[in-house]
Amino acid sequence: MADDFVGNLGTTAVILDGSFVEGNIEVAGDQDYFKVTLIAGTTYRFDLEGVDTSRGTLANPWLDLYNTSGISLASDNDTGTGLNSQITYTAGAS
Ligand SMILES: [Ca+2]
Ligand SMILES: [Ca+2]
Repeated sequence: MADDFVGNLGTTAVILDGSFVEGNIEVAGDQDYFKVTLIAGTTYRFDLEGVDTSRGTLANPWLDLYNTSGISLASDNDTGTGLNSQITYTAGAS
């Protein structure tokens, strides 16, 4: 099965504020990247949900947040419900 979203900063997939996107992990180690536009000073919450909230089949999600240079801003394993990932982040720049 072809990968639905590329696993690098060149992704063209976008998540809009307040919306969600579904992706598939086609092979072990697959990563799916999405772009988001943030406004400086605004706090955002990112949830990556799987079986523990009946929002997919992923047993143990992992979520990373990067800036446009690929530098990690935040990373999370299990802050969400069960083994789901959740990052709360206040944008330092737009
Ligand atoms: Ca994928
Ligand atoms: Ca997890």
